[in-house]
Order: sequence, then structure tokens, then C-alpha cells
Amino acid sequence: MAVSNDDMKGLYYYMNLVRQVDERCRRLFKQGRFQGTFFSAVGQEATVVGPCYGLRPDDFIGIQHREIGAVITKGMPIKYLVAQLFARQDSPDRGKSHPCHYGWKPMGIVTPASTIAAQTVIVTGSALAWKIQKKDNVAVAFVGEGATSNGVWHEALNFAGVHKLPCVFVVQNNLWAESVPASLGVPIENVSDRAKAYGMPGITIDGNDLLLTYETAQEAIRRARRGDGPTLIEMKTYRWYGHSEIDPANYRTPDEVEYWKKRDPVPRYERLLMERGVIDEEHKQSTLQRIEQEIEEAIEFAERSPHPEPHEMVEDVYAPL
Ligand SMILES: Cc1ncc(C[n+]2csc(CCOP(=O)(O)OP(=O)(O)O)c2C)c(N)n1
Ligand SMILES: [Mg+2]
Repeated sequence: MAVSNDDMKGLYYYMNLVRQVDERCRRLFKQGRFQGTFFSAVGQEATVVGPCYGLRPDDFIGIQHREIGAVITKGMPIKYLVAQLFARQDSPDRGKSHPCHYGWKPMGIVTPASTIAAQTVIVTGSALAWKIQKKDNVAVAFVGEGATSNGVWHEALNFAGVHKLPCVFVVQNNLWAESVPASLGVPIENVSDRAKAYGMPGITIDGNDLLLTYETAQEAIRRARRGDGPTLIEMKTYRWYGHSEIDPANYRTPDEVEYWKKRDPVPRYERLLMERGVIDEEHKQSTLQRIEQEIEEAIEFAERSPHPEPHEMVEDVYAPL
């Protein structure tokens, strides 16, 4: 199915929004404007914008620490996202969790715990519920290649395969899990080969090609919605910066980083749209201006939001009996 010009422009907006928010959040952390750390996903934008752009508000996504772009594209207003980083009262968790535990119930963004891959079973469980209720919602679980070494990820895929659940499993293979190279975490070239063992199709694609990530995800989402079961999509990509902003990433060579910076997914997509005449310089400038303003407003909102009161520390932590 051809991607419409409106959707190509929509994808362009999100690619740039995600990139700009991410770079700005890195700076905010370095300026000491919030505590903890920040997990940048610069370089990986196409792996999340593609799959999330075509989801419905009532579809779910399960994320881990690096999926800020998935959260933005799925529809969490960035003012709440910044409030989350700043641990303010207007954060969805009212300042109680780690800055990277982004979650937003109205748009089906399941708040993650720090245990990587754990979100995959929640996604699978949600999909089971929808199947029982005969609904056509879809859930997408994102993990890094490192997380696929966790037992829970395999259990979730096996269960989803057995019951033909409406899920899409996206693996963002960015070649590193903290300081561990993918070659020491995954003993095969392509994680997607594992799909066969779970009775679902598996595909490995260039994760820096936005139209490809979008169209591949769309096909998997349609398949899940019509009741034909899950798909595993591995997207090869790269994170430009350290595991988080406190990691100097000395375990990588400058050549490796340079190689991937030349494959930057944001200008690559922009060039494609310019060549096709979908956007022009004026559209680019107005989009970037709009984004800059949205980010400023989000930061102002978060800064105006008060810190939680001390007594709130134990409120909403346990369910009432
Ligand atoms: C179950 C579990 N084991 C280990 C960790 C510590 N940890 C946090 S992130 C991470 C690396 C994750 O690598 P990957 O899944 O490839 O994601 P990436 O950071 O590359 O996006 C590890 C080991 C954790 N949070 N949870
Ligand atoms: Mg990784």
C-alpha cells in the first residue's frame, strides 16, 4: 500500500520531533536540570517512529529505557514527558519513578519497570485479553538485542506464537547492550531467525530506513489485527551516544561511530522527501520552528509544575486493600 503524502509529512514531523527532544533532553541533563540519567536514542529514531506512527490510540506499546521516541510518536504530550524527567507533580507518575519510566495510559503506553524485556510479557498478556474479548487491538513490544537474552522474552514470544496473539515484537539491534557487543549476547547473525522457533514470521531490516520500518511494521500490524498472529521484526541500527549520559562509551572505536553517523536516518529521510517533492525547504523550516516552540513550551510547563509534596511519597504506591 503506497504511503500518502500526508503520512510521509507526518512521519517527517515525528522523526524531527523525536530527534530534537532527545538532543534537548541530553543538554538538560548535562545542565543539571534533572537527576538520575538520560538514555539517548539519537540514531535509532526510525526504529520507533515507523512502528508507532501507524498505531491507534487504543493499541498498546511496551517499552524499555531507550524508547523515548516511541512514547512521543504514540502520543504522549511532550510536556508530560519533560515533567517526568523533572520529577514534577504533572508527571504521569507524579515524580515517583526513574526519569526513563515513561508511561501514558490514555495512549496505551505501558509504564516500564527497570527489568529489561519484562514489558514483553505485559504486551503478550494485553494481547491475550483482547483476543478473549474479540477486540482487534494490537500491542507492540520493543526491546534491544541485549534484552532478547532474557528468559522472559522467549516465554512471551513462545506464548504469543502458540495462541496467535495480536502482537508485534520489535528488536532494536543497536549492536551494544551497555558495554557488551551484540556478538557476545546473541550467537547468531540475525535475532529474527529465532522467530521460526516460536511459530511466527521473522524479518531483519535496515532500521535506519524510515519508510521500510513503517511499511514493515504496518504489514505486521495488519496481520495481527486480522487475527493471523504475531511477527518478529529485527531492525539493525546504532545509538550514537553512550548507554546513558553518564557513559563515555570508551568501548567503541571512533570509526564505528563515524560509520553510523553517516547513516543518520533523519537527513536520509529528509533527502528522500525532497527528491520526491513531498516537502521543500520552506516546509522543513516551518516544521523545525514549530518543533522548537513545542519543546520550549513543554520545558516551561514542566518547570512551572511543582515538586511533589513529601507526604505524596507513599501515596499511590500500593493498591488499596
Ligand atoms: C533483567 C535486567 N538485566 C539487566 C539490566 C541492566 N541493564 C539495563 S539496560 C541493559 C542493556 C540493554 O541492552 P539492550 O537490550 O540491547 O538495549 P539498549 O540499551 O541497547 O537500547 C542492561 C543489561 C536490567 N535493567 N534488567
Ligand atoms: Mg542494544
